[in-house]
Amino acid sequence: MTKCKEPGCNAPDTKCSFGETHLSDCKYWPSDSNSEENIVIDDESEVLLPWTSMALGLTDVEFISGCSKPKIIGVIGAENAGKTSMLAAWYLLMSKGGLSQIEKRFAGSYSLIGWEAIANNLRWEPGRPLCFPPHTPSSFRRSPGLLHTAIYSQAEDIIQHYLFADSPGEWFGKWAVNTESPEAEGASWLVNNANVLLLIADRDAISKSGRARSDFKLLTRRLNVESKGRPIALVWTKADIVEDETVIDGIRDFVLSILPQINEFHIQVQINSESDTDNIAENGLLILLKWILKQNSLKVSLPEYDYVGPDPFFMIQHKDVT
Ligand SMILES: Nc1nc2c(ncn2[C@@H]2O[C@H](COP(=O)(O)OP(=O)(O)O)[C@@H](O)[C@H]2O)c(=O)[nH]1
Ligand SMILES: [Mg+2]
Repeated sequence: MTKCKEPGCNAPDTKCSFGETHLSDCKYWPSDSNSEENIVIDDESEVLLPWTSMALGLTDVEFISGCSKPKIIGVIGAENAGKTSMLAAWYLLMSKGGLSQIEKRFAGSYSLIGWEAIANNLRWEPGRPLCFPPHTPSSFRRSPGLLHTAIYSQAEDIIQHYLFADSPGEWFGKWAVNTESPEAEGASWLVNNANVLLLIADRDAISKSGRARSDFKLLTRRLNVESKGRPIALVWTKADIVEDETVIDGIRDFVLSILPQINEFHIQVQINSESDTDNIAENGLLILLKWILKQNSLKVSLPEYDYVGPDPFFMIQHKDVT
């Protein structure tokens, strides 16, 4: 049987790595494969294993949702704010068993290659300087790259699935100006569907650039309108960078004035030799992760009733029908 020649893509055993429903539409699918094979592969009644282990797209979410509803963590912030670096650092922390410090355990992932792709640069190797992950491109995708993790909670004895959204910062700039803009489609989806919202504030850019401050204020205002009671955190990134605190304090006051319920966190990914000994970077990342994992979905209040009989349809039968 014809196989895809693109390294890392296992189509037709799994779905196309580039997300094409019909393999023949993918530019990497060998065009010389015979038509009989294409008919079989393109049959939509067959369900292929969806996972390529890369970051998930929206169609893959249905498969994960089959066993339990995953929680979507919306990471929202400008380009270069440190979103991907934060996700990569969490993955490295989880992969070395760091979750045990908050009584949780890493219980698997459907997007290990996706996590590795962003985290590999942060992994320190002898003789290689620490590098940050590559820029998240905004060019072709319209949905966020969703990085899946299952986490086991010892206290509750349950496994909860999480999807961490790694999106290009450019989307949020467009979305803050006009939520209906076609270039803001991915950002809109994320903000509408996220269970927890993280507003990422880049200490470096905010303290140095007036433009970054006004963009951040616009994003905060927009998020205030759209957050609709969901848990929301203000995450200051690049905490290792020493900046003029008066400017930072001014922006914090602004955020608190319109989102008074927001929870504030400070993280850093760059580990310098002094802070490393105190585990400052690791602790900041863990504190934020702990808060995220603690957030429950919005609860529904059921109507009160006074019926105590054995009939399971009490709600219906008990109602007076006039
Ligand atoms: N000093 C410092 N720089 C950071 C930190 N995290 C990210 N950066 C810098 O910010 C750049 C952009 O980070 P990235 O995670 O790609 O941002 P994103 O566009 O929001 O995903 C990186 O290339 C680093 O130069 C941090 O904790 N400390
Ligand atoms: Mg990024």
